[in-house]
Amino acid sequence: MHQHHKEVIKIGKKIVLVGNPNVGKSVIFSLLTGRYVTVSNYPGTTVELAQGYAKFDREILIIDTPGVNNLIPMSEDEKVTRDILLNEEIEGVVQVIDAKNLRRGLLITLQLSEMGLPFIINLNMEDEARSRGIFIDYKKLEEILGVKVVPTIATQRKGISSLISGISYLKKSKVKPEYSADIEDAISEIEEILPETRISKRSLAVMLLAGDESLRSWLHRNLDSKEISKIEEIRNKTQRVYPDPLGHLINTQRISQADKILKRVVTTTKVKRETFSQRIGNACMHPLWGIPILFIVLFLMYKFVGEFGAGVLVDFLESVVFGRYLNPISISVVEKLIPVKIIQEVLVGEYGIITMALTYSIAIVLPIVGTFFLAFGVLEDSGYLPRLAIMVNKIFKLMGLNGKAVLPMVLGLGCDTMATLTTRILETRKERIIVTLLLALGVPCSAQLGVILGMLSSLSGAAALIWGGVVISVIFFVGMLASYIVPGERSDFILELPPIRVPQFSNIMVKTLARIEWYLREAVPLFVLGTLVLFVSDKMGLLGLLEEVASPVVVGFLGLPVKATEAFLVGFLRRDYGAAGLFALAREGALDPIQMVVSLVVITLFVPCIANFLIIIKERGLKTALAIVSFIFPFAFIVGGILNFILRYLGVKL
Ligand SMILES: Nc1nc2c(ncn2[C@@H]2O[C@H](COP(=O)(O)OP(=O)(O)OP(=O)(O)O)[C@@H](O)[C@H]2O)c(=O)[nH]1
Ligand SMILES: [Mg+2]
Repeated sequence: MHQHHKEVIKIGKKIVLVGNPNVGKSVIFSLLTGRYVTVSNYPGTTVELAQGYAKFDREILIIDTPGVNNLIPMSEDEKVTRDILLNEEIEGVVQVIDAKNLRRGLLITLQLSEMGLPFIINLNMEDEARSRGIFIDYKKLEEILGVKVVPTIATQRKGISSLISGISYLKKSKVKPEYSADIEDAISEIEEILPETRISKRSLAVMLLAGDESLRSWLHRNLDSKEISKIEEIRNKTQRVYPDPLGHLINTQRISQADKILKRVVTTTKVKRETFSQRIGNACMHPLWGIPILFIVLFLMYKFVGEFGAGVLVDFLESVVFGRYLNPISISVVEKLIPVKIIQEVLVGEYGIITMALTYSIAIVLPIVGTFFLAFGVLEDSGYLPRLAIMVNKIFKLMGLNGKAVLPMVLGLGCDTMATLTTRILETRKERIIVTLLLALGVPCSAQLGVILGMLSSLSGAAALIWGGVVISVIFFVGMLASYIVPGERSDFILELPPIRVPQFSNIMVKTLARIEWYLREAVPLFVLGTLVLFVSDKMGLLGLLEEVASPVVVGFLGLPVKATEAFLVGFLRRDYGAAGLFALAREGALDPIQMVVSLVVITLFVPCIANFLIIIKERGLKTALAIVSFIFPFAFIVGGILNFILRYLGVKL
């Protein structure tokens, strides 16, 4: 019996999780595979495919995809999902639907049916649907669609075993969306031209009629130019019949069919009044109340990351753990065991791997990123970030960006490199370029921000205001300028609002630990590399030379001690390393308040770190990446120099 079962599911079968953004696909993925992928309470968390073997059957590969609102893609992350359905050899699809928003989900269900793919439906977030008085007759839905429907509450692991057994019931749906007569005619005409593919010809014909630009390369691979222009002709002929764009029409007709199904399966009981969490959620984006709430959020972040992380924890790790024990002990051990002077210096000298690289990365930066990741995880999972996006949408409009762009910018505070990947959720190339530029220029990453907050906490509030004011105005003006210079269009603002939720403790812990692990693996080696670079340059006399060459800028123009050059040098590798260098200088008392503010502004605006630079090349191309860096590099110093001049000239006391 068991043997037989193994034969049915052939080796290497793939099952794809598909669904709207923020419906819980990644939570389900983790439950099915045992692999953790990032889960957050905002749309666009997943922008790349993740795959893992199913826990219950090691021969099934499960694939997690970016959320989509339509299988006719509008943005790059949506294209990733559509392409896997179009091109991959897959066994079937598990469509995850947010039970409290069945309508949005059914729109995708209809498209999956149209494609002729075998699938099952997973109605997730049953808990939230119920608390909003929404009841879905899922047996009825099964009957109408002809595919299995399994309700779950992923965060409580409820229904997961039924979901697993449901996966063996993958079936094509019997519902076929229908369109008005002219469109149906055009569909059959196009179908005749198309070759056999993995998904139904009908669905491809509909996509082409709707004007799906992202199919262009597929068309060129599969058809000759005569056939392509024939399709174009059919499309134009049909379009002339209607005043509205065909894509819009097709969508409207699908929605009305989704609504018909919806009426038959959903009953809503009236819930008395808006819940407490809904009221908080609304206040977060209120033009008046939103602002004090933002300040409270920032203040709490500052208390936790700036004072507790960068203050208490760093003090303990740097002065006690490293200063009193680790460093003296390693120095004496190394000096006893290894009598070679040069090796001693590499390990525990002024630019030593233990005394500098590890002290900086573990004693200064780790407690700061650790506390930041924790605080940021709470923000991510609460649903606050998309509301912040809506509140500042107006300001972003002036920059030619819509509020969706706030999300990557805010995520940049976690890590600019990851945030640059998230720009895939933006719809136009123009928006993606501007946000990539602003991230590289002005958004400090968690580690850097934490170090900066730590330094600012020893200064007056005015210093913090000057630093923040300069950085924000720079982002704003460069953004405005870029929106004039970078060609292209802006798009409309549509951002799904997730509910305000009490974050799940376990998810935040797992996410924070995963990020800390990532930091230790990716960042610490770069700290070591940077320290070796400093060590070698110092030994070869290059460091002194470089400091001399840079002295007119660093000392003359920025008014900083020459030693700050080192911080900028390692800042190329990681911006937080640069910031940590300044932090160490400040703790030695080598910087006065104006010097601190000026150097912080420069290191904030300074070139993106290597990882970020590589991602910019990957996402935007080498040319754009070089253009961005060659703008930022001199620009950061110019802003710093001007600030230095103004503060000294006015004789500002900080
Ligand atoms: N209350 C409740 N929350 C859930 C449930 N399933 C997932 N969530 C929460 O929903 C949010 C989104 O979950 P994800 O797994 O990141 O959603 P996703 O579909 O992968 O989102 P994208 O990758 O952005 O498309 C997280 O805050 C989860 O904790 C559920 O059944 N009930
Ligand atoms: Mg996801």
